[in-house]
Amino acid sequence: MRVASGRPLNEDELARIDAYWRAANYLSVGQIFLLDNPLLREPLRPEHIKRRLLGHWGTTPGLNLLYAHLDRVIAARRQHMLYVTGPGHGGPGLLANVWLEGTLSEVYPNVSRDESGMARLFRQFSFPGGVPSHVAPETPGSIHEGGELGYSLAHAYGAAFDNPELVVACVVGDGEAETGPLATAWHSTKFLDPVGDGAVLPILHLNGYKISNPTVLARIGDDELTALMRGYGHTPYLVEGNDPATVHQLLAATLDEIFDEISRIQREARAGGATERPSWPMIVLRTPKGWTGPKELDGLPVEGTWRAHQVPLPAARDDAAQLAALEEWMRGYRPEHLFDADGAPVPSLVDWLPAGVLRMGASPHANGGILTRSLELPDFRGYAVKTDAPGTQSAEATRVLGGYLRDVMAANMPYRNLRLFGPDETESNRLGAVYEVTGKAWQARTEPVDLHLARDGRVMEMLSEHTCQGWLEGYLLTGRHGLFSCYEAFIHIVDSMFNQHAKWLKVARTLPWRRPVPSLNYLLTSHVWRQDHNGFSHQDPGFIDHVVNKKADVIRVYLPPDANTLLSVADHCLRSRDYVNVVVAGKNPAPVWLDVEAAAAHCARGTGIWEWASNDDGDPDVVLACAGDVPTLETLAAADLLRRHLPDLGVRVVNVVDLMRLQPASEHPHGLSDADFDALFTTDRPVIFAYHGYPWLIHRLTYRRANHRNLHVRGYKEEGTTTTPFDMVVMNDMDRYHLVMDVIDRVPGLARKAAVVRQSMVDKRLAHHHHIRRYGEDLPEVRDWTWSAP
Ligand SMILES: Cc1ncc(C[n+]2csc(CCOP(=O)(O)OP(=O)(O)O)c2C)c(N)n1
Ligand SMILES: [Mg+2]
Repeated sequence: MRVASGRPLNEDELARIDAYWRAANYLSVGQIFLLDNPLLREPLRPEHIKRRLLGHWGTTPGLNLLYAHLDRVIAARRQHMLYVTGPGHGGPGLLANVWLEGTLSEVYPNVSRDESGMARLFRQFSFPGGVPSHVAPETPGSIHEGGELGYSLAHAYGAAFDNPELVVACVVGDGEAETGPLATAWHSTKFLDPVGDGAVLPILHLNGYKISNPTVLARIGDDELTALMRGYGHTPYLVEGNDPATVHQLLAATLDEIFDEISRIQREARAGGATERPSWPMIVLRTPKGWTGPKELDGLPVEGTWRAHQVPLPAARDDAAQLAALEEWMRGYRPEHLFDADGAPVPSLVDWLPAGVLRMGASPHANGGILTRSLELPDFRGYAVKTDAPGTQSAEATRVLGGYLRDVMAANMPYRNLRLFGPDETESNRLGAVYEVTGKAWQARTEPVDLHLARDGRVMEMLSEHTCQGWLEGYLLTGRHGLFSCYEAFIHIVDSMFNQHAKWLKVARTLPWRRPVPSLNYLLTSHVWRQDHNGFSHQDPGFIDHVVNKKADVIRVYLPPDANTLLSVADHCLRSRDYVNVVVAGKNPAPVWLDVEAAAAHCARGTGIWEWASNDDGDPDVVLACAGDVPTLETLAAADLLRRHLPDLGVRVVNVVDLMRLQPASEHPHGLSDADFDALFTTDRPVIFAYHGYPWLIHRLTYRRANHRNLHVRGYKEEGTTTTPFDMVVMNDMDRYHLVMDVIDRVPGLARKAAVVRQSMVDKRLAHHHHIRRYGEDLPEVRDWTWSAP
């Protein structure tokens, strides 16, 4: 590893940076422990100490050290910088720094930069009615919570894309580095364009420990660690030590060298000269966990060990010795030299800090909505499949969407604010038209066989759903737009990342100073019903169940039944802010049910009666409801069968494109009023509902509706394999024949009258079974079925 040389700080600069670091550490300890007496004007007494001591000290002095030194670089170079801290549990550190630089008080005027504000800063931390212990949405300057470890590096890269003037400093916890998402995110070096993108400076915080264990990377040799980092495309710089003055000089020298190096890489690439992939600098910071904290407790070492992770003096309120140790610890930072009589930072502590938006807590990139430019969106109607009558045309919905996305991409190219993300599936998901206007980002070696790879490509493809998700989150939270297309089954890989993003949005929406950011758009395709070639492992529609656990304010789920409705949904999602939009759509040829005007109207309603498929004259005997492209097909085929076999039966077909319409209006902003729901679904007629995913979700959404007792849902019940498309629906009892049987079983009086019809449906299913086993494909009457108008 490289070790920088030189001692760039003169005596005054060294004193200032060290004083700043001590102040940040003092303020961090104060937040964890103190209820009162913030300036230690009197000796600490138990009543000054919080009754519940909550927070994380161990990572904090390292985060504070880096903040101070990054500030020095920012001030010297007028460098726009964003600070992403993987160990987000170091919340007290970030809050201390934004208080010192003044941004906290600008956002929260009552946390003023004086003694009363300091008291409030301390009291509110991890306190009911106050702020969380982590770097949360409430923290100015943050785009990364860091509570769930693993996503810092992907977020940092997402923020850096298309921000050529920005450097994102990213602290990676050495424990965090053991996670899968973090491990794979190192590969982002092969996707970052030194010309059009900013830079990411990863800082591996090798404090040696996690909660109660050593970390893997701290217990391998420097040779192995160096080789690992080099293998990821980095030039590692080592900053190691436990003597503050020495570390200050070394860190300052290292950052000077590194920022020169980043400038050189960018300058050469931007001048059009360099085409080799650069080896980006990164830092290995090996300093003690809980540095400057209590050396030991009860004869056991604390500083420099895992015991420093959380609250190093857990009984400070009740144990006189620990209370004394806390006072000694805090006084050791010499607060009387750091804060004036009013409790404000003394001028020499802060007069060298960056000003205005160069302060990391005030970076507009960390409140990305400020920078958001709405997308230029061509009229989606121009991309629609022309159709004169329902079901007469066939289209691959996502391919139609691809044509629209190509032009959306082209229209926004000048603004460099839109990217598509996916784990190697853009082409497979039929969105390949975008390659007519942009390429796939790629900085590694290329071979003649490669297609569409480009240094400045706007399609981000890496076979890591985690990295795609993390990149996209970072891109959105810094104010840009994106779409993540993924196989439906494998989006589950990022269930937990979705959770964290939805939580972020939920909180951010309540903060008036946080501006809305573009929504996180998922296009889930290659879905459960048409994974007939990949089989059971690829069949899982459960992501929808997962997302609807989150706050209704944030979640939208769309199941467009055809290509034209998909266009309308996509247009809507790309305009929206602060949501997670989940869109599930097929990529296989499928009927186009609605012309584009009807599609737009249907999407605006979210659900509605398809009169052209109904014969109920306003008083149905049964409602056939459907949500999702394949369930819609089976439902219409069932309606067709009923019309032929039971012409007197009043059948109403209701399609649901916006799943959240099913919930009561009291539960979701899109929820139908009870009156509207009852008008569509009746209060007393059987409803046979064919649904794209697991059937119980429909019950969960509708259990309060008057007609819930008559609701019978068919959906995916975890039956699947490599088989024909129709066999998939048969295996799950959602096929047209079974839907007809369900109607006969549930409409009063029909069981007897229609016994012969029912029997013929059973026979059809048997015939299907034998046919596919003989010929390996579906019955012609199923395969070639089309809707014909009554
Ligand atoms: C994904 C995930 N798993 C487990 C935890 C629980 N946890 C919180 S902090 C921590 C240790 C973190 O160690 P490290 O990344 O080295 O951070 P630092 O030493 O800087 O505190 C763990 C395991 C978590 N927050 N996230
Ligand atoms: Mg650690």
